[in-house]
Amino acid sequence: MIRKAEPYRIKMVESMQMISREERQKALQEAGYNPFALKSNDVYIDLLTDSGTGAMSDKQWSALMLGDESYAGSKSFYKVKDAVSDIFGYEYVIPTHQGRGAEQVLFPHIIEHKGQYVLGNMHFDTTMAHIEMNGGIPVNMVIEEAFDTLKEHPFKGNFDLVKLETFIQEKGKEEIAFIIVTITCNSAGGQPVSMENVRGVKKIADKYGLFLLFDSARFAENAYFIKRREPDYERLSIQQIVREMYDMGDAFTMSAKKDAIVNMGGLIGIKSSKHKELFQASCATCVPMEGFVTYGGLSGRDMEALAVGLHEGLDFDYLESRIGQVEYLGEELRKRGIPIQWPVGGHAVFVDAKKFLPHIPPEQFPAQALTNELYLEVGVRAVEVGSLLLGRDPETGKQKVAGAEFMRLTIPRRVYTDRHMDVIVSALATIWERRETIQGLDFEYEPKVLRHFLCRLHPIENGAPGSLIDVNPMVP
Ligand code: PLI
Repeated sequence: MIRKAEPYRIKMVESMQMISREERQKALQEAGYNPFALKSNDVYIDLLTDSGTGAMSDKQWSALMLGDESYAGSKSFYKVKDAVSDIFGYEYVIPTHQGRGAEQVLFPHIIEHKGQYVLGNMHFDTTMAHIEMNGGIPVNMVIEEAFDTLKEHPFKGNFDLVKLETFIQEKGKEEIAFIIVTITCNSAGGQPVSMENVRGVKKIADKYGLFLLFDSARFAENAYFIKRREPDYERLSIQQIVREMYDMGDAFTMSAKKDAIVNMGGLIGIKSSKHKELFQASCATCVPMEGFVTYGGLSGRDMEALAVGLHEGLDFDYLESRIGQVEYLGEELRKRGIPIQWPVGGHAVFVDAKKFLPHIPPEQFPAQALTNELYLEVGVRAVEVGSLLLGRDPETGKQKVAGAEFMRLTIPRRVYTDRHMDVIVSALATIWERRETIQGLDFEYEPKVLRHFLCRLHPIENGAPGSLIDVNPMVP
């Protein structure tokens, strides 16, 4: 297949620079070997996240001028509501400042009692945190293939349907708060979920009377994979695929900072009047948490850009070019023998640090060590998705071991060119040659909650064992 170039011209640019290796060494040391603490000016190519980092289009920038900043009933809100109705066919819409805002507003109303389970293919970290803060217990049920980075599988984000139904039968349906399908499945490598799999989830949800929610950050990328990989979907448009999928859900939460290509924003969508009470309860929570229900933490101009971005994110040529760039990066890395999650996902290439650095055990965070090395080599900031992110067992304080140790090279939308991708490839190929010299990490400071954002680390000299195994920071 011919790979077409980007379906846009670049109209405005932002300068960037690469600081020297000595400066990068100093910056990383000062950041406590945690790239979250780096200043973005000290980063050359920033692949920390694709969230809120995309480039808005000329149409989005022009729409900003139309923003209606009314506190209540803003006409910009009604444009978002119309876009949600057109695309998803959902009746009720609540804007929020970002995805986790949607979670904090909705989850208290769909988790009925403490100890109820929330069954997901694989929860994102803030989603997990909001479930836990509302007394729920998140359980991941992604298929085993997701953890075998070499295994070819078109939909590694799929639910294990047998596990899902067995769990419900064992615990009883009253003990299940809801089912959440994350599309694409970020934590498994930006891997898609097939329509057939969602149909299976829906059948189980109906059989046991369970509420079905979509975590929709990358809903359009998921639809693109369905069009490309699932039999009989080639002939449907991205819009038709999205609609078919959302017809099966009861509600969605969305971080609009990804596929809706805005720098800030989130949404709750509720399908129909069957859940009118849920909508009303969520509105009542939105007011004190996020703001009045027709702005939910967003300005009128944010909502204008969001209404345009929701439609732009569905454009096939754009999706083909975007995911084509991620595939290009993945293929070039594979050619050089670098182990990655294969096939690549929608928004990122996930490098398999377990295979890259087999001499570093999970409790010394191989993917974090690799992330730091990449920054030192060429100023590229990636992010760890592995045992550091996973954290400790809240009961025992023991480090949990992640199913996969990934370094995520997350590609912002419409921002970098393939030349930037080439820089990353050559840097990783250089590091691959000296991989045995890279050392693991131990904590200098370990926060109790979502520690990966704020922790400080130091390299372990001469491979000495880390001290963290028996430390329990959960106990004061
Ligand atoms: O960062 P927020 O609050 O807009 O969205 C939270 C969120 C929810 N679900 C999923 C699947 C996400 O990927 C997600 C945020 N992701 C980030 C920040 C990322 O870097 O992947």
